[in-house]
Amino acid sequence: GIEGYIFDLDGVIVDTAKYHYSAWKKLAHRLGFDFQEDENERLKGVSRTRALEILLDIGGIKAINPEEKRALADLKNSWYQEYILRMETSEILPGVLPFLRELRKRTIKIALGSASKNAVTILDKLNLMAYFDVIVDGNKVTKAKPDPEVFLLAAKLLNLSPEKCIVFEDAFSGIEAAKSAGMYAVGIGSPQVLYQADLVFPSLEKITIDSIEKALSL
Ligand code: B16
Ligand code: MG
Repeated sequence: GIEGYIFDLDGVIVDTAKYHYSAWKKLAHRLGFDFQEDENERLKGVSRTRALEILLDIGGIKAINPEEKRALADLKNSWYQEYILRMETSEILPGVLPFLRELRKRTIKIALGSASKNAVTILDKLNLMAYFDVIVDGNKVTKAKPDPEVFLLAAKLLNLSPEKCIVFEDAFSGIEAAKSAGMYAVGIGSPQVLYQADLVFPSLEKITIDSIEKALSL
């Protein structure tokens, strides 16, 4: 069976994607263009720096030096942090707590595999730190999803080989990362977007360990 469960943060455990989007939209307006929700999918799961590059590309902004880029990323992050500091435990997505509790009860290992440098702040705010044996976030990796680094490091720190691990992800780039890490991948969201996943569910609601293993014929 599966011995390690690895969770993405934004979009799987909590809907911080809406806060990222609002902060990027504010930055786009500051730069003189609009940023529509349908283009937001491209920013999900990737690092802050990469997300900024994609946003600048959407706005058709080219001539910009590394210091200016850093300043813009910092500005976006300061707005984003205003949102997350106001977050409450009621914002934990449906099904997350029962599922984490079931894993804990069966002493299955749990890791976080997030691109976010704000992951620990968010888990703290939501009182979720105690559920995770291992936390791999944007401060611990150098290569952003779809590179498998974040999930491979999580497996290594859990002392498990990748084929014993399963990843829960809401982003296309994250599913790609999980598959190239040699892990099972469960998409949380739309099957049209997450077609590379082994299984796709709309949320973690009603998901159990048995239902996952059965669906994967394990
Ligand atoms: P930060 P995840 C990712 O988190 C987000 O999906 C992505 O939109 C964001 O750009 C990235 O974290 C970096 O976040 O600016 O907080 O370091 O989905 O991998 O948990
Ligand atoms: Mg995500």
